[in-house]
Amino acid sequence: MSGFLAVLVVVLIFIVIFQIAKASEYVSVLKGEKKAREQSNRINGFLLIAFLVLGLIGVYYCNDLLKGKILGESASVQGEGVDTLIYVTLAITGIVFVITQILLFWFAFKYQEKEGRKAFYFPHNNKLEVIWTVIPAIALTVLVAFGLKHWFQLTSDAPKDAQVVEVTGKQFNWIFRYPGKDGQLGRRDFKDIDPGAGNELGMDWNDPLNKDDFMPTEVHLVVGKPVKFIIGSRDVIHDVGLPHFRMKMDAVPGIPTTLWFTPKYTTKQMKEKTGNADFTYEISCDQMCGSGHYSMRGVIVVETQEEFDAWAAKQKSTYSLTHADTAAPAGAPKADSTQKVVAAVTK
Ligand SMILES: [Cu+2]
Repeated sequence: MSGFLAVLVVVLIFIVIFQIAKASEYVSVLKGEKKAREQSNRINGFLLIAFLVLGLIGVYYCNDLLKGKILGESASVQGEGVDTLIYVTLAITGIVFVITQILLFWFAFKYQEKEGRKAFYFPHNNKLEVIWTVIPAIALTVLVAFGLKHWFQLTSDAPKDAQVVEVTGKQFNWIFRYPGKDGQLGRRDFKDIDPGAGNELGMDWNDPLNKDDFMPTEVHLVVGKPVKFIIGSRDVIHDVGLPHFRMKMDAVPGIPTTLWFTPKYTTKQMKEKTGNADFTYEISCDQMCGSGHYSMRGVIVVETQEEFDAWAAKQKSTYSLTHADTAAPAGAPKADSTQKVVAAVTK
């Protein structure tokens, strides 16, 4: 029913426009071509000015309405610089936008056809060309330079005490891995990936560093402590999006990428700050990766060191879960252990 009404409205609007166009054609014939053109020029000039004023009010209103409401303050120390960069970029492009729009619409109004006025022939001016090339070039270079400074910082080596978390994207969820007590992630190879045996990442069980690595379903981070994400993908390109921390990095198969940042507030503090009892830090996938793309939501919990230690102590290593009942040497899982392994992993 609403579809039919929509079509009807479109048809009626089309008929109305058609009739107005026809009527104005008759009017121009009656008044004489020139007079009709002058009048329509005047009307168009005023409409352009009205569009300018209403448009600028609309731009201001939308900006004011959404100011600080979409994401709030950055929840990472490094994100503050990103926010500053965004505001500086918005200010510069905003000023240019307002000036150019005013000139565009005002000129269209002011220089409309008038009796005795002749168009001024102005084909080229070197000075003008240089000015409008050099000034934007300088402005953009400065913006890019500041952007690169942030980029180099977030992709540079993390501080030595940083918590390491490996984040691997796959269609369609994130797989997280922590290095365990030794602080080092074990070796892995895509050829060893065997989800049926609980080995989602292809961890090499012959590498002792893998023995204490654990794979939780949520990311836990310590407030005020730098964290380094080692990012990868098992299939197509995904993208780790961390809107609250103002971070984002592609997850590319075969090419590990990294980023590091320092969380500023615990999840609990953010609940109070935002007044939202259900607040959670999220990882989104920021790269269209297939039909289940929308469901690639990961949860991050930021907490105090004590809370983190208690949580980490409770995590069972992936090795112990996948080798629960095997006394056999690492790397030689029993053929009949698969069922139990799956049960243990999905518990
Ligand atoms: Cu995706």
